[in-house]
Amino acid sequence: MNNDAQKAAFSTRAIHYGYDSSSANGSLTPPIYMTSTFAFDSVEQGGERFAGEAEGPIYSRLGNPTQSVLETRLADLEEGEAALAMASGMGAISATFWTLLKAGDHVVADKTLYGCTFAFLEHGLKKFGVDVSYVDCCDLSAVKNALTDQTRIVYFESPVNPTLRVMDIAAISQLVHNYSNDIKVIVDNTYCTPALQRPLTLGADLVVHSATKYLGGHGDLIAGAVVGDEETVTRIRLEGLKDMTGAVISPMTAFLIQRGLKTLELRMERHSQSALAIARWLAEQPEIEQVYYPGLESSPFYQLAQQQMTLPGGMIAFELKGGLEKGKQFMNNLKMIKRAVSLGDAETLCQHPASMTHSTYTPEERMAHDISEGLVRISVGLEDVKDIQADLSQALSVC
Ligand code: 3LM
Repeated sequence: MNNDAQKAAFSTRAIHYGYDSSSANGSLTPPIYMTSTFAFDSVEQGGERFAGEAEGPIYSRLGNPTQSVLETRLADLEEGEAALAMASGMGAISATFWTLLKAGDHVVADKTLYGCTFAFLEHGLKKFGVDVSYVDCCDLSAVKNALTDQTRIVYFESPVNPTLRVMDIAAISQLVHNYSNDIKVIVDNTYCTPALQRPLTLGADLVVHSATKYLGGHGDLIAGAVVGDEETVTRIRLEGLKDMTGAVISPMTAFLIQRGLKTLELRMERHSQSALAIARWLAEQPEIEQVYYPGLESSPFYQLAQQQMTLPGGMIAFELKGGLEKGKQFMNNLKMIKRAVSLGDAETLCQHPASMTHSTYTPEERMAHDISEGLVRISVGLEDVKDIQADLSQALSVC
């Protein structure tokens, strides 16, 4: 592997790191090893690979060279020692939790999580004897008070899906590690990607991703990843992935994400620039009750976002005057902008968290977890910002 680009800047490493074209007949892009298994030269060689005594691929559930290029690059971009790419964000999150927890353990999670992550904790882990406390992770004393001798994971998203609250990653990590070094601080970095925020450099232990979103960047795949120290990531590979979830990424998908990474910084800049313009414009519209975007100076998270993130990202949430009914009307009026869940694509997407991404919460749970029924979420895409604004404007005008 030619890692001379290691000291280069982010966008250079996103294009070059972890792949040497001379290892593959000069192929500019890494080959796609579309294979389930790998032939051994001898029985002894196969045995040595299984025993971990010799390097080399065995079987694609245990690793694949195309996947390795992606993992090496992603680990470098997140400034972690190692990465593990998986079949989905939920695959990565569940494999990580299954590996690190046992019955009787305790998890502290932020009060607002992506809907399926909440369902995994609330309906999945709890069924297996893991206790989960939800607290407002913006409140450091609430985090501290929730920690117990059984706590093994503190988990949050920043910014949060869908309400865009921002967590102080450095302060939480310090507080948790002062309490115990046996607790892993895990940050879901899906909304930012390492182009905008690197939680491991702020003291977090692990980063998880839905690579389906900005990392892939083109709305054509489902994937996930976890990044952190070599020892923990290897454990997740051998336990959570290999034996517990089997949530293996396809070599083709690994290739597509690696292709997406080449333009990650460029895309995140454009997403952020357009989202800031749209958020400012929305905040001035008489039909809008409230805009949630950490790049707005009026946001309570503005200062923290400025410190922690290089740019405020491409996600906006807002409420209309008239709540749920007006929100639905507005979404149905959209023409160019797609009514679709997911985020981070070239296309601008708009969705209704209460009936879609966060419908895994009951209405009572949504209220307790701070997700309002009328909230509208937009993933600002890469179209010309004037066209995005024009569609939003016409949709608002007929509400
Ligand atoms: C969504 N989110 O539209 P996958 N972590 C975060 C996420 O936003 C997501 C995952 C993990 C959405 C998906 S809803 C049916 C569509 C912060 C996914 C899970 O397993 O790759 O989907 O990632 O908000």
